[in-house]
Amino acid sequence: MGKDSVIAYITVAVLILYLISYPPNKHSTHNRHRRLKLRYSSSFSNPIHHDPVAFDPLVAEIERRREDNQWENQYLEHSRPEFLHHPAPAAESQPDLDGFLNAEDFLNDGDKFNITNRLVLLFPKIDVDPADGFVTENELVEWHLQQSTKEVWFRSLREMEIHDKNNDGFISYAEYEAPSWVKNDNPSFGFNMGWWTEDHFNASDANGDHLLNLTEFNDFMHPADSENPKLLQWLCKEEVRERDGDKDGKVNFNEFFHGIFDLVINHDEEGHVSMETETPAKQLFSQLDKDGDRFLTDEELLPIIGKIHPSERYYAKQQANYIISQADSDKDGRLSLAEMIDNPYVFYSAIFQDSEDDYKHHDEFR
Ligand SMILES: *[C@@H]1O[C@H](CO)[C@@H](O)[C@H](O)[C@H]1NC(C)=O
Ligand SMILES: *[C@@H]1O[C@H](CO)[C@@H](O)[C@H](O)[C@H]1NC(C)=O
Ligand SMILES: *[C@@H]1O[C@H](CO)[C@@H](O)[C@H](O)[C@H]1NC(C)=O
Ligand SMILES: [Ca+2]
Ligand SMILES: [Ca+2]
Ligand SMILES: [Ca+2]
Repeated sequence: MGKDSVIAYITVAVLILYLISYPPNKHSTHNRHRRLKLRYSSSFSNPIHHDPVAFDPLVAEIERRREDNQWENQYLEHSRPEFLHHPAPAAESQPDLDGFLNAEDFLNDGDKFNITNRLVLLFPKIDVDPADGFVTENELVEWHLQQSTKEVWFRSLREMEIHDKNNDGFISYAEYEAPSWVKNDNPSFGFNMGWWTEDHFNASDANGDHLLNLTEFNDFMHPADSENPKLLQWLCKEEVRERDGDKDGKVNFNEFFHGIFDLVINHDEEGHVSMETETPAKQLFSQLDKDGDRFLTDEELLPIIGKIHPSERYYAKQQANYIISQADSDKDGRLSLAEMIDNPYVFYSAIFQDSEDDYKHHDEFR
């Protein structure tokens, strides 16, 4: 079998698999019988897999409260630090959820949680720049960024509670307790990583008092979203260390091409990765190589570090693009309220589950 026919077979097989997993009618606007599901502990702190952020802050709030309950049972038999007693300021009046034994029943009760009414309520909060009756990509990006910022802080606060043993609102490196593989660094296992080490901790300590407050700790957890120059520099150094196959302390073209460049182009132009990438890779390499010595140092990687480690803004943009591609029926590049109401499950897709799945899985209980 020739190389071309092997590729043809693989292409067909991949296409079939794709259609099985994502049938074309999945986003059909007329399927009104989907049950909304809450997501359990999402993988927000996992840099490899990034869940979409909830579009509706009320859904996010319900998910967080449910996670909080589970989490409190797990971690907090003892007293809570003072700063957690302050309830988060409510952006809008919240319905009384405490009476609901099952928050999912609340979401699926059309009288209590009416998606049309939710979209009518949220629209003017998103359509702000300018408030012209249309939601643009930029407005959606800012909206999602607001939601993910809340989510990220919620998680950092929780992590902080776990690690802050003396409850003073600061974390020392001793309190932090790095994962065990950081301490027993065993290069033969390939755990030659600088994350969560004392170096990483020190770089996060912006004011140099050897303690991380919540801001610094949040940066420690999410260096790509930090504005702390020390930490960004650490991130670049770490990138060099991880990519530096021949251990000369710098990144040569080969090390750049097989490792860094794929990340950078994948983030730039999704779905347009051509086979002919070596030329643009060489162009970018020489652009970055400011002193022309054919090696990249950590400083020379700084301009693209945000592409190597995507920020929350990158994910917000991805989500905004997806929503517009699905809901912009008249293809004018922006969403009217009517378009949003006609495509509700695009906005609530992170939490819906096809009704067919439900029937399949629960047949035995009927
Ligand atoms: C949601 O509210 C709209 C009007 O506000 C109404 O037309 C629609 O029937 C309601 N949907 C459900 C599922 O109750
Ligand atoms: C981190 O900072 C502390 C305090 O200045 C210092 O004692 C320690 O050696 C530093 N660790 C590293 C790995 O640089
Ligand atoms: C933490 O300290 C930094 C200075 O390093 C300060 O800018 C920031 O506001 C502080 N954050 C909190 C939550 O106190
Ligand atoms: Ca500090
Ligand atoms: Ca150089
Ligand atoms: Ca439109």
